[in-house]
Amino acid sequence: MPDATTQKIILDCDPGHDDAVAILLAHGNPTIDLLAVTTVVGNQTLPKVTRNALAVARIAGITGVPFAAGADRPLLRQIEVAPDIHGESGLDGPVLPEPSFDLDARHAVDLIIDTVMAHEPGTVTLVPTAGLTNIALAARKEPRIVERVKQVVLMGGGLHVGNWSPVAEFNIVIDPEAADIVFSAGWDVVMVGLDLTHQALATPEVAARIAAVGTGPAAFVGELLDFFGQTYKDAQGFDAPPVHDPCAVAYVIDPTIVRAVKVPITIETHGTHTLGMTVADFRAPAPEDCRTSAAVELDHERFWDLVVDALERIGETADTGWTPRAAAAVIEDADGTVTAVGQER
Ligand SMILES: [Ca+2]
Repeated sequence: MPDATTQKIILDCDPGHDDAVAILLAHGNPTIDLLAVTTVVGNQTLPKVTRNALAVARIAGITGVPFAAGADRPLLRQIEVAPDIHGESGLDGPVLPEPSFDLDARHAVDLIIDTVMAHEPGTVTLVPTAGLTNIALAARKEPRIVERVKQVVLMGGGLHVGNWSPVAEFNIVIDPEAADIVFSAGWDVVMVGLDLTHQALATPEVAARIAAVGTGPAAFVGELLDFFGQTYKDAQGFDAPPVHDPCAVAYVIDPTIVRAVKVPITIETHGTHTLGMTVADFRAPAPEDCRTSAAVELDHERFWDLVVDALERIGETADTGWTPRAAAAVIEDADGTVTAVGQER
């Protein structure tokens, strides 16, 4: 049962390899009360990331948590997805099972609003690990959530570093107007950006620790990291992949693992070369009324301890519907393309 130290969160995501790990961490950590999972266009189209979220739920043995689909495009911009990093399915690598439960009938924005309004003020943390379209729409549709939410701990942005452009990170730049709404809304925002998440490398030692857990869900994470590691190597030259999204969950669990500093942050929404940049003002100490922080330092060892601990607690789950890739049947298309069953595109 959740106690006074439990952190209630809503995870808004676009699975996504690192989103999947974030879901597993949130589910497996005993201090997190996962109230809802919502999906938004991002790493792939909305139908794909939503299907992936439900597949992860089944593998993780999540039951009784509402999942809802949200925005299928950014507020103003055209859809931009990330197949170079996450594949055509958005979660390439493992063979994904069919969902074991249905989506909540509500739009993600309504599920977020209903959930926040149903809990005591100051008790629900929003954890967006994708573009901020759903969160911006929720703040606009029901402005009372802005005062009611405890804090927004988001994966996105960076201190003047980028991955989608020299200075812009994917989650921010795919919907900069939504990011602008979220960063300026007046609630506390903790930006867990690239400065932090590029410290969360899944090194061979980390992969070995995860493999040693020896369960289906841990093997699933191993397959995710294999694929993610290869795309990060090919696309961005990383020796080991940075596993971004669970860092935001880790901050909620224990802010001594993810250290953040207060700093005013605004979103560039017009720049020719700087669209989606998270502009942090370090010229002077942050003013008293500053509501934004940036994560700067990760305790790599304790972060991965949390992930491994969550996987150990999840253990073997009944009815994962998941098959190790090596044991999976494959479909061969007429053109010779080999696709694992469950991974049809
Ligand atoms: Ca994500």
